[in-house]
Amino acid sequence: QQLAHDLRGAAEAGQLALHYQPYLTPDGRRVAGAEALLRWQHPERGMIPPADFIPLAEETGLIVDVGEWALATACAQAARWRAAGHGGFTVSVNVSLVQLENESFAARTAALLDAHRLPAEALELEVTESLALSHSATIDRNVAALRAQGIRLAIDDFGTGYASFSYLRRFPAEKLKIDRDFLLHVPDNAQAASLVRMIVAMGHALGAKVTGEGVENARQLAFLAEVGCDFAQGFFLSRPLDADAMDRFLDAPW
Ligand code: G
Ligand code: G
Ligand code: MN
Ligand code: NA
Repeated sequence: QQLAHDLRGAAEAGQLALHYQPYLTPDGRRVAGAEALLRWQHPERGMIPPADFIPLAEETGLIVDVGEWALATACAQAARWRAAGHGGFTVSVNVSLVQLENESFAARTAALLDAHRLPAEALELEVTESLALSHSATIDRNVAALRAQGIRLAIDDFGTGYASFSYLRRFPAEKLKIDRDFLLHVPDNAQAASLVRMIVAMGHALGAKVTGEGVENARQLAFLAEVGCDFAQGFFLSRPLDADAMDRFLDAPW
């Protein structure tokens, strides 16, 4: 309860920040984009990881304001990177289903892009597979409106949730992000390797790009390249970076 109270004023108090974890083509040659990840510097408790406050933010509805702050901050940063000559670079923002339950979400997101003169492809929204379970007309309208505006959606933590094949047909996301649980055992475990291979093939068959998450060593990265995965993300390529460190990464990538 105290934490919820503190979170209410965190954005105005300047305690929230976004860090950015780059994702690259698996040959390491091109930085295709970066995932924005929230950080909360609490005045007494220190750094609180999102896993410890996002669920609270969702329960209390505070995620609407916190998420709006994250989207606005990510768009402002994306505009700076474009102005600095890093075109063709996407900023990916995690979005909670609670945010998508808000009737004006798609319109407000489009307004943010407009305000920062960003093309739709400068932004990508990451949603989890739990979207598959939602039967909300509001969410469906938001997803349709986002798609109509050309704003791309990625399914996060793919493979751990409930995305059925029929769901993938009804909700054709532009990207699948293979959960790091699968990458953990690649390439030595034959089952895990087969599953990653299959998810890449399935994503491509659906016209989606595929990202392998949680790449922690060279062998996992080589495997993703071998199976034709489009992007790789993980500590081996880069940890999440603050905006200044991300600037330096873009100037002198991996
Ligand atoms: O950075 P870290 O691994 O601790 O992130 C943990 C989880 O918090 C991830 O699943 C991520 O999707 C989620 N998360 C991080 N930033 C945001 C955000 O801005 N909005 C939402 N809804 N979730 C976020
Ligand atoms: O659920 P989501 O994919 O949004 O979570 C992203 C989180 O995963 C970030 O908090 C980030 O710190 C974490 N992460 C990113 N790369 C790696 C990695 O290579 N290994 C591990 N263990 N965690 C990672
Ligand atoms: Mn994510
Ligand atoms: Na993920």
